[in-house]
Amino acid sequence: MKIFDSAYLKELGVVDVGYTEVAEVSIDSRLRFNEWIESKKNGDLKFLSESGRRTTLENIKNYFPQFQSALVFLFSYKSFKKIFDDYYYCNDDSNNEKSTFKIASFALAFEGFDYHIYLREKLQLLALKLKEKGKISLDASPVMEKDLAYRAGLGFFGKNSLLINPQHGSYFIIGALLLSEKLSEKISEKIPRFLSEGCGDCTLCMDACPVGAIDNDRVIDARKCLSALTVEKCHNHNHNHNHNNHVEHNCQRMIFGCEICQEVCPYNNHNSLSSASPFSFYYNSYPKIKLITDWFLESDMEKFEALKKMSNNQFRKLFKDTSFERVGRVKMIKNMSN
Ligand code: B12
Ligand code: SF4
Ligand code: SF4
Repeated sequence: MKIFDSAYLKELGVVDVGYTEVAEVSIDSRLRFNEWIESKKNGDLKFLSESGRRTTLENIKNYFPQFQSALVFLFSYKSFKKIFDDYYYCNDDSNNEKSTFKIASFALAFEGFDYHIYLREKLQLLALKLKEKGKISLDASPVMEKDLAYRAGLGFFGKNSLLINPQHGSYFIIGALLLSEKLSEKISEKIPRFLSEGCGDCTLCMDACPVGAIDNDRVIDARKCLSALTVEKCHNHNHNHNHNNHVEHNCQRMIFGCEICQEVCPYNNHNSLSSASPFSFYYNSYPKIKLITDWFLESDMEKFEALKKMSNNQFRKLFKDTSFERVGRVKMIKNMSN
């Protein structure tokens, strides 16, 4: 890909970029999506089953009629995840866990900012370089982003349903620029390399999921998934169906998001990565990381009581522009009480 300087992409945290001119979602994804809705596995994620949304998802032109092509970026947080793991698990032989609560690393990875805010800016910078007016797709748009990235040759679908890039694993956020012109002439690598399914006989993610949310068809049951239960506002956090005490203990520590099905994935093995800076460096350098750590990771009774006493408005102000502002105070108290 010649249009962007690789040093510049690296500076923005992009580890891979792909290109596609295909507006229509892959048949496999369309079928699986419809099945998922029909079997009610979307649970309380009701917005996904609205009929208008389903039509929009089938073809990007239903959402952005001028669509001609897309540049798809993988914003990796794999190295931060490694630093974060080193923080969670003491580096001594006891393997003691440092924090009472566990949150998914993406919530701290982007300097503690909500990635919707942080990465939107990066995508705006990339769009500026292109001098082309397009649309940004970053999680919230009615675009099947994993399928878009797949069409752009960036990875295959793992059994945990996530897009896996053979080189970079799955610890990344997908962000795309939907464009109203074709860039074929400007890029060297026009034909995407479709990657075949790379899980083989492995079932580590299915075996490790503490609530059995991974079906054997690369689909997640959002009614059970801890990520849905702890991040989405409308859910009740309920683990009653789980009978394994150890697992139950572990689930209860997940207070925001979940990445167990990624932690066990061989494609995410980050042992070879060397942490340039320890977690304490991030803690001291980025006020939002410090705030989230103090309130949610190293939270004590005093903090928890203060959380209960503050108003929703105070909470929103305190956690402004972090992932926790979106989730809200009431939901976080619920997650921490379970
Ligand atoms: C709704 C949603 C959720 C829901 C449901 C997740 C799910 N797997 O369906 C919940 C809240 C549970 C969730 C959780 C998480 N999410 Co989420 N989520 C989304 C969202 C908004 C829509 C996904 C959706 O439509 N799901 C419905 C299912 C049926 O469709 P699908 O997930 O696209 O799955 C398709 C593929 O699996 C495909 N497929 C499977 N096998 C094959 C084989 C072939 C050959 C083909 C062609 C297709 C194919 O068919 C499926 C149906 O179309 C997307 C953003 C977006 N706009 O796309 C982010 C997104 C999928 N989430 C993301 C992330 C990071 C997460 C979490 C890791 C966050 C966390 N740490 O807690 C977890 C991971 C849980 C998991 N194992 O999936 C990233 C995934 C990045 C990646 N590497 O793939 C996305 C893309 C956001 C982004 N812009 O980066 N999420
Ligand atoms: S995110 Fe957690 S609960 Fe959801 S499927 Fe993966 S391991 Fe299971
Ligand atoms: S853990 Fe194994 S089965 Fe699951 S996504 Fe990774 S390679 Fe595939």
